[in-house]
Amino acid sequence: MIAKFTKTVAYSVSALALSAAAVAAEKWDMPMAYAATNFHSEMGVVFADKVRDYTGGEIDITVHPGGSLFKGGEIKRAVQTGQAPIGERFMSAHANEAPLLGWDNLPFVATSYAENEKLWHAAKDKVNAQLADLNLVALYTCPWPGQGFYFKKEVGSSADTKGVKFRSYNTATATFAEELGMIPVQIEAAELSQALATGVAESFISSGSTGYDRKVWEHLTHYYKVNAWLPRNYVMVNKQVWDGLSAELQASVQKAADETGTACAAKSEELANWYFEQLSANGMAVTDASPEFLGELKEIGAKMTEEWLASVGDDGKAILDAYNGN
Ligand code: PCA
Repeated sequence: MIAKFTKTVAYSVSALALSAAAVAAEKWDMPMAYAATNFHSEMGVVFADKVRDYTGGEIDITVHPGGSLFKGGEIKRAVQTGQAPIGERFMSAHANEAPLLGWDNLPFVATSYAENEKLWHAAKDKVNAQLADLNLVALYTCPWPGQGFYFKKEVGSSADTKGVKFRSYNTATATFAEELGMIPVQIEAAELSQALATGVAESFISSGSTGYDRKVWEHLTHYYKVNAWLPRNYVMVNKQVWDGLSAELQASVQKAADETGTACAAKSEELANWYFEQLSANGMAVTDASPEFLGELKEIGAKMTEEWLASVGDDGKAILDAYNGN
């Protein structure tokens, strides 16, 4: 009796030891591009905590925000090549390589959170197929608040934007700037304060969020709430790494991702006006664009959407048709 009991215990202990070895945590470093205190980065930490929880500790993600592990512009390649298993970046920054990924950078097509969500649903399958071609799997995406223009002077129309040095964050914004007679230079959000301080840039388009993160009131004076589009960040995982996970682990990670994506979009919407209040409180004039300027922006925007459709082809048309309910 005693012998049998001992044997059972011994068996259980070794079974436990075995399963402990089998579940030795996979450690994943997750580079993120934006400020540690930005909601996208904070949500990255929420995601990492959920993944640890739902996988019973089998996947242990460490978040590296602010381009500290890989710079914003290097994160996609790092994940594609497996230098990092997972990472986060601005999706439309990759539109130069894969124009479809500029789906969320079409001026005045989807200008509210609800519309942006609807557009994402229209684009999602095609975006995921494109990402698979790039050896990536998107786990969740999260919108920035609406995009408007920062300047260091009052701007009433394109007559005031000629020759202004403009910080762009992707090819579409560089095109937009050129159409307004500005001189674009692509700069990471992480380097924005320095670019403004040194005069490399004196205007840009972004949300109130990045203006707040980068304390741009130290250099600039005006923000125009154009609300031209709500671009998305996405958390991507290397496809081989993803395919190598068991179905159970994939489901656990995806559950964490789905919950985080929903929470992140809600946080973005909740903060959108708060950011404007912070810009105002720090002395910036935060207003709507003049009807004349807005009219010009819409005209340029329509042209950019046409160009996007021409570069993407049928898939782009299918996305916009689905979005418009055609
Ligand atoms: N902030 C990021 C991307 C969009 C946004 O609102 C940036 O300016 O780089």
